[in-house]
Amino acid sequence: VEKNGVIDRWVKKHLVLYTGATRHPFILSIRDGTIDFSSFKRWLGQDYIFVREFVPFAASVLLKASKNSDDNSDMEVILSGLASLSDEISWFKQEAAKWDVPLSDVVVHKSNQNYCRFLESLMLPAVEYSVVFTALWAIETVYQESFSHCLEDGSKTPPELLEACKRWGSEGFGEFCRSLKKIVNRCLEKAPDEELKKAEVTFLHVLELEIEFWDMSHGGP
Ligand code: HMH
Repeated sequence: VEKNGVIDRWVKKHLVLYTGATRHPFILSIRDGTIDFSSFKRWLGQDYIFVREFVPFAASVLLKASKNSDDNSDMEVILSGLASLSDEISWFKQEAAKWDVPLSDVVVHKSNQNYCRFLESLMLPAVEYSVVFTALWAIETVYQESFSHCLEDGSKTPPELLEACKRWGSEGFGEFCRSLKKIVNRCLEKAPDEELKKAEVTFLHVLELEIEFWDMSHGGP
C-alpha cells in the first residue's frame, strides 16, 4: 500500500474544485449520452490548439528533468508522454476531418488563450521542477479522471465518442498518470515550504483553467 503523499492531501483539501474539474457537466453529458455533438466539435477544435501548446510545455518539463532531477527515470516517463502526444496530434487531425471541423481556422477562445498563456508562464527556466511537474500531473489527471468516468459501467457514452474517451480514459493512460503522481510526490516531499505553496497554487490554477475549458466546450461564455 502506497503511503499517502502530498497530492492525496491536496486532492482531499480541495475536493470541491477537483470534483468540479473531473465531473464537469460537459463530461457528465457525454457519460449520460445527452451531449450535443456541436459541443464536442467545439471542444475538439479548441483542444487541438491546446495540445499544440502543451507539447512545448511538456518539452520544457523534459528539459528541467534533464537538469534537475535526481531520478533518471523521470525523463523516460516524460518522453513517453511526448511520444503519445505525437500520436494524439494525428488523432485530432483525423477526428476533425471526420466531424468536419476545419482545424486551420479555429478561432482560439478566450479561456483557451488564458490556459495557453499560463502554460507559457510555466515554461520559463526560473519556474521550479516540482511546480511544473505538479501542473503536468494535474493537466493529465483531470482528463484521465474525466474520460475514464465516461467508460465506467452504466455509462451511456455515444459510440461516436468512445475513441476520444479511451484516449484519456484507458488503463494505459491511467498508469502513466500514476507514474506522474509518484514523481510529483517525491519532488514535493523534498521541496521547501515556499515552493510547496507555489505548487499548491499551481494545482488550483490548473483546476480552475480546466473548469473554464469545459465551460467553453459546453457552450458557456
Ligand atoms: C484542456 N487539458 C486539456 N486538454 C488536454 N488534452 C489535456 C488536459 C490532457 O492532455
